[in-house]
Amino acid sequence: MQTLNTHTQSATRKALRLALATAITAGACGFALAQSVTVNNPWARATVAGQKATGVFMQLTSANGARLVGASSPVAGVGEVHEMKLENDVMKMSPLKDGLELPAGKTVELKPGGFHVMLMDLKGPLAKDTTIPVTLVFADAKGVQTKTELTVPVNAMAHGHGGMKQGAMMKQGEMMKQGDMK
Ligand SMILES: [Cu+2]
Repeated sequence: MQTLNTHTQSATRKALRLALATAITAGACGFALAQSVTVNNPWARATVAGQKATGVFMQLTSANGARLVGASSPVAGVGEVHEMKLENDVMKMSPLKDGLELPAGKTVELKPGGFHVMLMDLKGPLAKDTTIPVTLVFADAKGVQTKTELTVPVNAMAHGHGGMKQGAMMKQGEMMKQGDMK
C-alpha cells in the first residue's frame, strides 16, 4: 500500500511537470502568432447593471492568413465570434461556426452591426474607462490554434459612429441574448 501510494504521488508530480512544460511551449507559440496577427483599436462596449451580454470590437490583420475561432474573458461566462447582419429589417446575429476568416494582409474590421466578439453571461457591469482582459484564439491554415491575450479598454461607443444606431443594435443584442427584458 505504501509503495503504491508513493508511486502515485511520483506519477502525479511527473504529470504536473509535463503540464507545465506544455503550457510554456504553448505560450511561446502564442507569442509567435501574436506577431503575425495584428490587433488594432480593440474596445468593449460598456454595460449597465443587469445587462448580460456585450460586444468587443477591433481591427485584425493577419500576415499569413488565419481564422479567429474563439474568444474568452474572465469577466464573462461565454465568449463567441459572431456576425450580425440585417435580414428583412431585423438585425440578426449568430456565431460563426468556422470562425472569422482573416485573409493574408487584409484588415478585417470587427465593428457594431458587423462581426464582433460576443461576451455573454457577464459576471458584472463593464464600466466605461476601465479595461478587461480578453483572450483571442486563432487557427492557422493547418488548424493549429494559438492564443493572444489583450487588455481591452471599455468605452461607451466607438469614435466616429452614431450613438443612436449603436444603442438600437445593443437593444437587439440584449433581447436576443437575454430574452427576459422588462
Ligand atoms: Cu453577438
